[in-house]
Amino acid sequence: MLGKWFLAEHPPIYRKLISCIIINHGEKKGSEGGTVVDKIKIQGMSCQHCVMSVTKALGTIPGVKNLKVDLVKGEAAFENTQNASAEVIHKAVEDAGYKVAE
Ligand SMILES: [Cu+2]
Repeated sequence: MLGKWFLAEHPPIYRKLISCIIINHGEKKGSEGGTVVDKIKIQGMSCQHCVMSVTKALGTIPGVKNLKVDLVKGEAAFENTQNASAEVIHKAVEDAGYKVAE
């Protein structure tokens, strides 16, 4: 992974880019149809109601498709067809009352 120097030397736009890369790092499907599957770790989900809340929150982001929230793994996987930024995704999860694990 990129070292600390990279974060220190580069303006925020690059940092944003980096966090997107980190989010995508977990699982990346081939670019057939240009679709990338994002997988994020979500902390704080404890029941099906939490899954519903997270599903609803992420579902409001434009371009998020085939969303699957896994309670046991504490993960959400979805196609990010409009390249929503990591910031937007984190905010949606946090607004719903949960946290994206770094
Ligand atoms: Cu719950």
